[in-house]
Amino acid sequence: MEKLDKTVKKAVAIKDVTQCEATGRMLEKARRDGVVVAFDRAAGMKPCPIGAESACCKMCYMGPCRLNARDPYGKVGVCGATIDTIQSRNLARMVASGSAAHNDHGMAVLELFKGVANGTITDYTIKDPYKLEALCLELGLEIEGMTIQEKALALADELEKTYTQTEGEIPFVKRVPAKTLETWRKLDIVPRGAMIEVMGIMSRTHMGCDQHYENITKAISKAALADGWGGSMVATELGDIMFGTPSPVQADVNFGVLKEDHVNVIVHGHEPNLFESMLVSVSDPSLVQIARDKGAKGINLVGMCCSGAEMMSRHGVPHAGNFMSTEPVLVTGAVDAMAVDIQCIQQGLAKTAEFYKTHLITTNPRCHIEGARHIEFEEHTPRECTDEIVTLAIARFADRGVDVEIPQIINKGIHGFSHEYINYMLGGSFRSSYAPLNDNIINGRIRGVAGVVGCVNPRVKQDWVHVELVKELIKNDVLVIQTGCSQIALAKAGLTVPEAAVLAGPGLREVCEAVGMPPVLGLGSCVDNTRILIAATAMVNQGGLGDSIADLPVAGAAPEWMSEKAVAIGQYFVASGVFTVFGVGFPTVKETKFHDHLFGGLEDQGLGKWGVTKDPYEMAAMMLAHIDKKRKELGIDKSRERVLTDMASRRELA
Ligand code: XCC
Repeated sequence: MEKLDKTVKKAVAIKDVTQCEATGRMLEKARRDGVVVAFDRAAGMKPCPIGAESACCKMCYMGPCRLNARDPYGKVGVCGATIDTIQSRNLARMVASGSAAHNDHGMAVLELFKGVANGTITDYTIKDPYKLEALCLELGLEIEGMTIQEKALALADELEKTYTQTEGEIPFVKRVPAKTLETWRKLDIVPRGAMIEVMGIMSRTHMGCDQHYENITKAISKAALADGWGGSMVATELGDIMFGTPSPVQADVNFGVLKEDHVNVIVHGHEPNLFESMLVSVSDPSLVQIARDKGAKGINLVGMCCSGAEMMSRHGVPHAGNFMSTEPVLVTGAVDAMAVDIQCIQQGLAKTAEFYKTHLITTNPRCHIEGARHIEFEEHTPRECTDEIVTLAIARFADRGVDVEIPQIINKGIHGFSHEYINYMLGGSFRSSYAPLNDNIINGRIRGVAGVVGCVNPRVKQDWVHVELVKELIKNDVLVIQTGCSQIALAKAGLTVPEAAVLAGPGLREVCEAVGMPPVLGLGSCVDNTRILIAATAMVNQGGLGDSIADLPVAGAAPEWMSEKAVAIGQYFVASGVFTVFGVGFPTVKETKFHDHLFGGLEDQGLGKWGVTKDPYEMAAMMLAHIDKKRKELGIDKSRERVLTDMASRRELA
């Protein structure tokens, strides 16, 4: 095990690195145990100042070239590349990687769906045939007289174009509001297919190819839109069809969901198929009996990160915590197995798991980790993998060999607000619609809507920026919708319950109390950010709030972002018309042409724009200012007072 004192010269105060009490307690224990986790590694590793502002280029081996961020135009690279070329190429590759990650995930979901449709995969089924049919009709497929299986095959064929098509437009652009799509077509940023757009970025950012930041930005938008309206949207929609469209469900969050007297299995990652199968394995009577024979009261399945958020939204599976809690949760000693698939699986887990004798099991061909056991997950025989993991967990329970210390903290919350449910919740089953939301925005009870999403990052205090930002927004009557690790931060802060409406401003509070909803709506995992795009589209289509997503009084934020996927998500929101603010920092040099293009130029073209600040209160102020600007442009800036008609005014009317 690496030594704590070698990694961190000066131990940072735990209260300064996390707001999560359970994580903090486990950091204290890790220090007692001499175990190093990402918080310590971050303290011992200053971010590279040149890389942080993207002022270096290693696209070829004449360099790597370093420019001076304090004097960005004072120097160029060996080939003559300017700061704008260097930054835009670097950002393009981040977006390509982020988009590739979501598209690869979405493609895996599509492959599973195809197998279910053609009957070669039998462990999964179609749980939502209504959504299947609605989607087929929305995409203009001829399905008259078709069986469910035939419809599913037709849909799979159509959605495959999302990835493989090399000309034309990806299928889900049919959903994009007309004016937004018109802007995309004018700017030539409509994605053809994800593979060609991601390949296009890798090709044009090769040394000596595209060297105009504006043209590179178009490619960035295309690859990002191929994520949001492409691969991620396919993952969400097909996930709903196969595993059920979420509707509100109560779920427990935090380390207290682990049970000392149960076999504890955690699934961490992003793809729902592993988790869905694990859900079946942990309920298998023969495995439960083996666990009981070993002295356990049962088998306890818990999620983390995004697949955890997805399973919590769909089935109410308990969630232990977000990304930065994945190592600390092992410090409890209570985790008998952690099964991981893809994305956001820190390599440091292997050493921490080894120290606490937890089985860390990789399951996906795309993600092996040195020091972890690999049991490959195969959709045709999923139980072979998940049963084996449960069996290993039971064996470890019987002989844990480490102290168990579980912080007894549980936060209850309501999750699972899909677009479909929001539609129903606001309008009821006879007249489900977004009219009540739009009306309440127009009459000023709700000032606007904010999407607060994304990661946690050890460069800022875990959860704190998310929580402070969201509290500030709801206090100002902004309805907040959430996904991913951000949603978990707010769940731990107790804001995903209807009672949290007391923290909202009077208008939002009134609406929340009338509907019985929390002021913060959790939509699921990061691919489910597409639910936010769909909700925004529904607001445009409902009418009264402009003709394009860019007209809406909405804003987005990723206050503690860290992954390349977050940059791809940010860019697809910006390209869709949303003002999107990142916390932590942003990989550009201020006052350069490329930076100004992202932070203003794109808005002039009819899209959204980027913003950045570390401070949650400033972030809220920026988002509110944008929302107010949009309200003014829509002519709804003066909230209409409800005028009660008295006898005098009636006589006047007469
Ligand atoms: Fe990863 Fe998705 Fe970020 Fe969390 S929010 S740290 S990307 S797990 Ni998706």
